[in-house]
Amino acid sequence: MSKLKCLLWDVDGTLADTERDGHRVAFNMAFETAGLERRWDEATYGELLKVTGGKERMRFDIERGGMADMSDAQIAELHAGKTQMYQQLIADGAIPLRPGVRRLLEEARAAGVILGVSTTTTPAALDALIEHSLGHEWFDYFAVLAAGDIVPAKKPAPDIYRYAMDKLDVSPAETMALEDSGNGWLSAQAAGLKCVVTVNGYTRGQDFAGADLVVSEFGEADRAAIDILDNPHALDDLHHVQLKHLQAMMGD
Ligand code: XBP
Ligand code: MG
Repeated sequence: MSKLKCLLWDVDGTLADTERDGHRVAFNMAFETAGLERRWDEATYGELLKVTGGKERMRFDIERGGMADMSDAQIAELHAGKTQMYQQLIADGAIPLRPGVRRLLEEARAAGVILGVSTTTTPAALDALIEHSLGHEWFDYFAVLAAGDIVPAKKPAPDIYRYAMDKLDVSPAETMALEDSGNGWLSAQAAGLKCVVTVNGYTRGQDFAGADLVVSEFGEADRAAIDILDNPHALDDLHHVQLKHLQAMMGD
């Protein structure tokens, strides 16, 4: 019996590259619809990603002088519009899953590993991605969808991971996190979880010291080998990340 009982998946940047071409675009559409001049270009959005949560990100941009001041209620209204825009982008098929995500999800599911989601994203945005990028059946396959304001402190706080583990009645010792960002890794680490990081354009240069594996993507057998950025467990046969690698990192 493997020690790996549960896999908790981050969403944005991990399941799919949703930030640059999804959330960022949706924010800009909402700003435009509201008659605001502010636009978040790709580089600016990269700076803003250090703050997790869309509403928190807008508040941060206001405080640093990027956007005109707004009340929390105005931010919430603007963010609700952004979420609708995002749902439409996802429904239009704008963002595919990252390489190897479906394969690894299915491999873990077939092996009886409990699957869950731990994300700072708004539930409605998560639902759109599941429905349109993963498939409706994944609403049943994930044993918990822990998302958004369900916990008061977003990543890098550990709360969303603790919430998911509590719901699933699993311990940190039998759970692994899959993340893409420094904030995500910090959150998983603070919850006491082992963690695999698949970096993307925004997160490649971030600090993942202490993570259990840092790679360019999960990869696929019939594609080029993944880039290995850090492999502290000295795993071999890492052309692409497989369930056996995750199990090995748990000490099986
Ligand atoms: C994702 C986030 C989210 C999204 C936007 O972080 O920080 O805020 O950028 O989603 P993680 P909302 O991948 O670590 O969960 O606008 O719905 O907050
Ligand atoms: Mg992420």
